[in-house]
Amino acid sequence: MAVPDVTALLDDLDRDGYAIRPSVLDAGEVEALRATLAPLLESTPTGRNPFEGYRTRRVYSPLAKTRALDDLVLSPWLEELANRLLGPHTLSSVLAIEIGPGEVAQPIHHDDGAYPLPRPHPEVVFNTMWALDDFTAGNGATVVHPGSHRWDSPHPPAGAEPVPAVMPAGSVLVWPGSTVHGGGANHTDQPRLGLVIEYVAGWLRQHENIQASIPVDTARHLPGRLQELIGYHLYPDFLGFVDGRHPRKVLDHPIAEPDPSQVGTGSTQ
Ligand SMILES: O=C(O)CCC(=O)C(=O)O
Repeated sequence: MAVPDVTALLDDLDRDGYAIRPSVLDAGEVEALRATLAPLLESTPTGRNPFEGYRTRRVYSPLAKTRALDDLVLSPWLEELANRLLGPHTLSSVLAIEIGPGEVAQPIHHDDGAYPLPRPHPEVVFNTMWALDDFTAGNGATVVHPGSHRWDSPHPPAGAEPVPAVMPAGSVLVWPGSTVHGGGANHTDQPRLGLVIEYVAGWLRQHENIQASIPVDTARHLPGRLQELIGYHLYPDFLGFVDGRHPRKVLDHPIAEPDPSQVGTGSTQ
């Protein structure tokens, strides 16, 4: 994997509200990710509403289904970007999105819309879209409203037009949670596959309850930082504690249920 310069990336995000970095993954890495996702896509139905897309497959919770994405979400440059943009953070969601032929444009939105924060505000979310196909204006490339991270309202002003994030497979599109964007319409006869890795400030609830999606017996064997990123983390100093301790400790030392024979009935007799 090539390593984007995080300072330059932050400058671009600040100026434009999005940034594209080509050739972050080489052809072999793209192919390996496609091979990982292929069986998951096969068993994934198309969406249930206009946001998911009736001709789009969204593989939710891939971290519960494969270990092949762990290294990607642990990429040091993503960690640096998240630290500098959000401070202490977790993953918010990870999913693959395959926009199928004939899909219409997804309603535009901003990824921090779930949080009742007045706009504009310091960023609490950032997102990445990893192109596993060439993203073109015709096949459903993500569309982005440049500069929308500074808008007072998430509704585009009259005349504002989004731009498609055209990029070859192996590129990464990065945008902060306040940027207005959406999946594009796919006018071709081929699907468009991308992988979303989203991060959120550690004091906010994750979009996806990743922690609940991964069995404790699996979570116990994950790298420590990944355990934190999926939800076994403390936001300084104590937000998210379990039984008065760091939540990661519960993986190796589950809270013991009291022995019923030793527990009082509450009766005074
Ligand atoms: O698929 C895309 O290009 C964007 C999808 C997106 O923004 C979303 O589902 O939140």
